[in-house]
Amino acid sequence: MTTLYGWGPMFGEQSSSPFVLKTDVQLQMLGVAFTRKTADLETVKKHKAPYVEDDGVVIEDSTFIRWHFETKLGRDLDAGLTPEQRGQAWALERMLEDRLNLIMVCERWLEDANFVKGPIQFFADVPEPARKPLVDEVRARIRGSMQGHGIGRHSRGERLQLAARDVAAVSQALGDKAFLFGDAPTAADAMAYGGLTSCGARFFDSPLVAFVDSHANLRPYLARMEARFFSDAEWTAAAA
Ligand SMILES: N[C@@H](CCC(=O)N[C@@H](CS)C(=O)NCC(=O)O)C(=O)O
Repeated sequence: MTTLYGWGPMFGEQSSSPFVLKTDVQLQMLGVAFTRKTADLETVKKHKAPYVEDDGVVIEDSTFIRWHFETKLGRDLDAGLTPEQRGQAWALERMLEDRLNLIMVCERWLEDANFVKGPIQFFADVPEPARKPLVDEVRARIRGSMQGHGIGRHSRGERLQLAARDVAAVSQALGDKAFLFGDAPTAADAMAYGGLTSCGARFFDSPLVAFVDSHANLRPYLARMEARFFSDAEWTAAAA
């Protein structure tokens, strides 16, 4: 039995997390039968989602989850790609995960207007007076980690300049193809979908939305991925 732990629909997206979207899509590409449950980060070592429980074994991190199932099933999500395309796929994924995602996190968590309509919902169950100090602590932790990484040392305008180039790179790589490397989706499409869906979420007031809109091929691409992988996604609470 396989369970994907993450978060379901929120902010007008199928999940608030690009990494949960990535893993959801990749599990489907691999033909894994799985159920979706709300994550409890206190129960896992890395304190991050997605994580998967597969026959009693917990695997954390979207890439390790992918590798676990590829190995177990003898499958390759990049089957059919040339070595050059494999290199491009990996590089695109890293850009989406390790740079564009961080800029998206800054937009949601560090911009006050976005925070109070979005991520603050994650604290809805915390009773006052504990809620405010916890919210402040978590936001300070995120601000600190962005400083430590370096992305938080850029001005917002500089970060957005970088994000615009990242979004353009995905659009350029996609071109007029249905998916990044042709007629069928491969591993990188899962993260491109997750990352660009999150950037493009109209729920938030962020220039990232306009960046996604500004490339004629991106919204139709996201719609293709959504129709293919999320027409009947169901989530249940953690305890269920
Ligand atoms: N490298 C991880 C990143 C996962 C990640 O950053 N998850 C975020 C949600 S999008 C999370 O769980 N954050 C909670 C926290 O940092 O406390 C992966 O690929 O799975």
